[in-house]
Amino acid sequence: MAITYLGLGTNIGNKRRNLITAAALLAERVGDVLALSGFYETEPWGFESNNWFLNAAVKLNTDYSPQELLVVTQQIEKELGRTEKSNGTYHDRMIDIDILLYDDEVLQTPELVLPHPLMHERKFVMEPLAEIAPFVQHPIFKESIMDLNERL
Ligand code: PH2
Ligand code: MG
Ligand code: MG
Repeated sequence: MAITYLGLGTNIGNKRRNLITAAALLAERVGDVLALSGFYETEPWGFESNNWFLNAAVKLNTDYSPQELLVVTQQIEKELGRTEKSNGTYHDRMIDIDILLYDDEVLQTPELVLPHPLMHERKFVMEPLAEIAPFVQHPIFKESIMDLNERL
C-alpha cells in the first residue's frame, strides 16, 4: 500500500462537477480518498486562455504501482472528456490529473517523472497540496511542502 498525492485541474465545463467526479472515480478505482483540498480559482499558467482554472489536490491510498496509477488516471481523464493531445503546449481541459508524489518514490521514465518535475514551481499545485500535506517532505529537495509553497 502506498500513499499518493494527485493534482487536479480543470478550466472548462462545469469545473466544480469535474473535480468532484474525478475525486469520486479515483475513490472508486484507485483507493480510499484520505484528504481532498479545497477548490482554488487560479489564473491559467503557461498559456493564454480566458478560462480560469479550478485546482485541487487529493491524497489517496493505493495498491497500484506508479505506472498502473498513470494508466488509471489517464483513463479517467478520457472519460471526463479530455480530448486534447499533449503536443508540448497547454490547452483548455475538462480535467487534468497529475501524479505529484508517490510515497518517497523518485522515478524518471519517458512516461512518468516523480515527484512531478514542475510541482514546486507552481502555486496552483503547491497551494492546495500544502493544505492537505504541509509536513510531507519533498523526496528530492528534502523540504516540506509548506516551506516550498511559502517560497513561491
Ligand atoms: N495546468 C497546466 C498549465 N497551466 N494553470 C493553472 N492555473 N492550473 C493548471 O492546472 C494548469 C495551468 C498544465 O497541466
Ligand atoms: Mg498538469
Ligand atoms: Mg497532466
